[in-house]
Amino acid sequence: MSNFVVHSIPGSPFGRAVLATLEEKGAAYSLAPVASGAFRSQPHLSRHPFGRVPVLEHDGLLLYETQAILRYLDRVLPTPALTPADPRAAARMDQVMNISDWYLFQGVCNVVGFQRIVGPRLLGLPTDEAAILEAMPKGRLVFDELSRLLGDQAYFAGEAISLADLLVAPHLDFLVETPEWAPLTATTPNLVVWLDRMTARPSLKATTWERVSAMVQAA
Ligand SMILES: N[C@@H](CCC(=O)N[C@@H](CS)C(=O)NCC(=O)O)C(=O)O
Repeated sequence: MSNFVVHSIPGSPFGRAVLATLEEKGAAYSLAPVASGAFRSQPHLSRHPFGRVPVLEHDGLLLYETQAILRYLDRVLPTPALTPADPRAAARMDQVMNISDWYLFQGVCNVVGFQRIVGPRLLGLPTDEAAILEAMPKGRLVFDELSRLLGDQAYFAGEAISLADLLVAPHLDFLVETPEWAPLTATTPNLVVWLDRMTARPSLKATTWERVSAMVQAA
C-alpha cells in the first residue's frame, strides 16, 4: 500500500494533474474515489471544506488545492525536478499555473467542459449553448495568451516539462472532445502540437478518464 492517497474522481482535470505528477515522479500511489453526491457531505468535507477534489493524503498530511499539492510533491519527491532552477523559467511556470486556475478554468473550462461533457454525460442536463457562446471570447484570449507564452518552446517553462504543463494539459485535453476545440486552436497550432507532446507521455496516458475509471474499479 502506497503512502500517497489521492481522493479524486475519473475525468477530473485537477485530479489528473496530481496523478500525472505522481506518475512523472515514478511514485506509487492509490486512488480513493469520491462518490458522486458525496462531495459536500462527510467524510469528504472534513478533507476538503469546499467540497471539491483532489485531496492528497500523505503520512498524516491532508492537502487540498492542486497547485499546493503539485508543489508539495515536487519537494518531497525531488527527482525528476518539475520546477526549473532558473528563476525566470520558474516565474513563467508559476504564471502559467495561475493563468490556468484564474482564466482557463474559471469561465472557460468550467463552462465549456461542464456544458458539453459533465452536464450532458454525467448529470443528464441539456447543453446551454448561450453560456458556451458567452465563454468563447475569454477562451480565445486565454488560448492566444497561452500560445504566446509557449512560443516555440517544447514546454511552458522551456525545454523541460514542469508543473505548469502538468496542470494545463488535463484541462486542454478535456476540451479536445468539444466542438469548441477547433475554433479555439485555429490560430494557436503550437498548443495542439504541445498537447500531442503531453498526451504522448506515459504519465498522461496512465491517467486518462478510462484509466482512472479502471483504478476506481480496482480500488
Ligand atoms: N481550486 C481547486 C479546484 C478543484 C475543482 O474545482 N475540482 C472540481 C473537479 S475538476 C470539483 O471538485 N468540482 C466539484 C464541484 O464543484 O462540485 C484546486 O485547485 O484543486
